[in-house]
Amino acid sequence: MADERITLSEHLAGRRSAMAPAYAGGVAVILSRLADVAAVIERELAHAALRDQLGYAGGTNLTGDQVKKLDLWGHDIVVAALRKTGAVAAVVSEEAPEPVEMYEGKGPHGIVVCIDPVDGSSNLDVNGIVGTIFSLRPSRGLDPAGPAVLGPVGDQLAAGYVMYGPACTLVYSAGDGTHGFTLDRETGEFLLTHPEIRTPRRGKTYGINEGNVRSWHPGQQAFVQFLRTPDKANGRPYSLRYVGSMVADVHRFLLAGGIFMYPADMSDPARPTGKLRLLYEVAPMAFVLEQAGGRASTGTERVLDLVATEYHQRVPILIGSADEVALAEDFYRR
Ligand code: AHM
Ligand code: MG
Repeated sequence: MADERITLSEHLAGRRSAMAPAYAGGVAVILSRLADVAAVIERELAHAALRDQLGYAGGTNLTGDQVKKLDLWGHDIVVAALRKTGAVAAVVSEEAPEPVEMYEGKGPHGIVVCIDPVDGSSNLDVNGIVGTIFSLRPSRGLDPAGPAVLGPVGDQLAAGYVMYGPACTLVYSAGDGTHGFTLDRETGEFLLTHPEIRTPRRGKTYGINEGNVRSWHPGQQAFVQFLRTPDKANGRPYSLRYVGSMVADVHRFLLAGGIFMYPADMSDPARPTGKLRLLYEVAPMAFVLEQAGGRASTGTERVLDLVATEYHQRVPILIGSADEVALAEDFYRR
């Protein structure tokens, strides 16, 4: 059965005509290389405890998070692999304060890759699910290329993620639907298992870190209270599912419907702050979900209408089924 399935490389070749012609080759090369790196990351995760790769590396990143050994290792292998493609003009990574510029991919149709190599790293030491999230943007011939990603986040050439779970799953969109692949661990190939994913218009589940309830916007509090209030005829209460690893959480809502939320911390109403990063967490997930018929919002604005002003900018996100996201926005307006 497996050998009858379409490989990721075959799928990318078949979709070339749907991509912007000047970028199609670069997008395909980069996505194939990211898939190769994902297979390496997946093996390393499986052996991390055996190879003394768990725990902290010592030190913090620029946003003050303690850095794990696998965060740094993941950054290094991703950057090395992307450099080899010859199509990448710069990499914006969660683990580097400034973009990593690459002369190999400079030129009018170079591509900037925004990436979180190992997201959800608080799950690493408890053998929980983590992921890689990526977004490909045009460099617009800029040199240095990094600043090309500051601006409207809607202009992604492709975006996606890898989920390191019981199976290793890669989901991507290049603007022509959202497609899911599963790693065949025997051959190292990603095979098409979830073509043309469509997110249900409505779901039965929500995901949010409820420990933060006191710091939410009143509309956010009222929305979650609504989802928890029994009303059998209208499918409430919703069930709560929360992994604490964005890829695992969003993947559930992409396939099964419902809504994942990481709203702003409003403890200081004059300075609301999101947790998740726009360029390499929020915007790529928004692209993938919209291509599957879902929606992504900050609560008050469509995510893909946002404009990035900083590489590591944080924004709130409400993402999933179109109906639940629209309903959440209603609560924010009340
Ligand atoms: P990280 O980039 O430091 O790993 O943080 C991002 C992760 C997301 O994967 C997840 O959705 C969120 O943090 C969970 O945060 P919390 O532990 O506050 O619920
Ligand atoms: Mg992250």
